[in-house]
Amino acid sequence: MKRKAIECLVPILFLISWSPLLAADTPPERPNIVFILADDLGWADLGCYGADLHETPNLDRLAASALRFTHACTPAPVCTPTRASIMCGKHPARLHMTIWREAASDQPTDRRLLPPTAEADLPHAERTIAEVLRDAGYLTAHVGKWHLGSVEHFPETQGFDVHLAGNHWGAPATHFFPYRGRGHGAIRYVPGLGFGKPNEYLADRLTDEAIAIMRQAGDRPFFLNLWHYGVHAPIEAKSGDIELMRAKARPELHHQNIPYAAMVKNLDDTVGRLLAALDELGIADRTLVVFSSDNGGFLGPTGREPDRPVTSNYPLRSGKGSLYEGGIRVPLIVRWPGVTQAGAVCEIPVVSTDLYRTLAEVAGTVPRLDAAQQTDGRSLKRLLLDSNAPPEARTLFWHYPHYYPTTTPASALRDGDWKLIEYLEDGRVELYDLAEDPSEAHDLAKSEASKAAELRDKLHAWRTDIGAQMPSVNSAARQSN
Ligand SMILES: [Ca+2]
Repeated sequence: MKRKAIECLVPILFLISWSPLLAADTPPERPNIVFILADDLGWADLGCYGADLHETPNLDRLAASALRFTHACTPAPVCTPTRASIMCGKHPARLHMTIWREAASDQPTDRRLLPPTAEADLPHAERTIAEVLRDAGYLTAHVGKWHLGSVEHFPETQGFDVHLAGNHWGAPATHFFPYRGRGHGAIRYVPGLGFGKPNEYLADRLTDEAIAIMRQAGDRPFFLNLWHYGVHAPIEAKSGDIELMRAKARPELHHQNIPYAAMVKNLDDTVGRLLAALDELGIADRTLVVFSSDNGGFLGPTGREPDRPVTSNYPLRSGKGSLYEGGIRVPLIVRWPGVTQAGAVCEIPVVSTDLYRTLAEVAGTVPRLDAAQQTDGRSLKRLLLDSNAPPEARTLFWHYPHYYPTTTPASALRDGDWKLIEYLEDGRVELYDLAEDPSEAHDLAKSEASKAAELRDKLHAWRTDIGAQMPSVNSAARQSN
């Protein structure tokens, strides 16, 4: 018996002695996933992306310990379509979810084009990333803004075990407890938060709830989907943060909106608290953290005085709603301990739609995924492993057949450094070389006419292939707007 016991111990000791090497050389399997999505946060709003007034030391530290993408885009320039695309890995145009849900069937009738009626609810037939991860054994929790459908389509119907604070609205009436009031002609509220304190701020509260979920997850890997309502309007911040930003404001800075800067500071504080909680729980080294935004920075108007621009996306052109880079380029930071390199930067264009396949692959479920669903994104794991990996041939597309203060209906593509935008009212195209002209200030459509025609044809072929909904001519419109 003794000899047998010793023989059994040998392989065990061998494994024990080699396990540190295995751990060091092999990416941790099935890490927890924390996905923090800010709302309307612009590409240039963080210190590590060049913000001047804004202070984001915690996100800057996260970036320094992670991989930071400099050319990450959202697949749409507004909320709901990007969120839907992240959830199911399909392009918003394929889903016919091309505008925020409140406007899906409430389009203007006095413009030159009549936008199509969009889908307001994420269909249950879609296999969401929450369903993928839940089926892979993850505890799945959604905290915060949802904006992907009516009550029949809330997170608990789309693969989340736990759901707190999401609903069909894109924004609360106020960021202060009790988070309700009249907004845009309706009673807006944030459900499920129960009692709060006077002056309690929504992003702080959501972070408390998210940390509580992490504490209670136990040994099961968890997927925490923390989608903040900030820094979306209403532009409201805590008075202490406002005073800090007011003391720092200077006329020469790009960022001039003090309450918005205070909102960004609060967002950064909450990320710091969440990361500290990961450290305190001893799980930071087996937790993948993703931070991003759902569209480019919102310029306004806010309907409040003084109505100065909410943010500046400089050096990018325009902002939320537009297919210029200011409307679709966002921060994207990914930290996967043991995989991403600290301080790595990746300049390869990627899109939020890619996160679906990426997170599925992190959870080891790609084979099932391939059989289950056509997707438009690509896994970013290759870039997480090596941010200097050679770029693959790829064209990114956008389709926003709607109006917004920054745009008329438009489609666009990015092919290498070329960026083509087609405005659908008259078919006019603009062509930019993003390498030479990141601000999209010099339209090359005439001087590079053959390239413009080639890319326009490619854009049209993609729209047909994906089944994109097009606007129609509004014969009742008296004039072009
Ligand atoms: Ca948004």
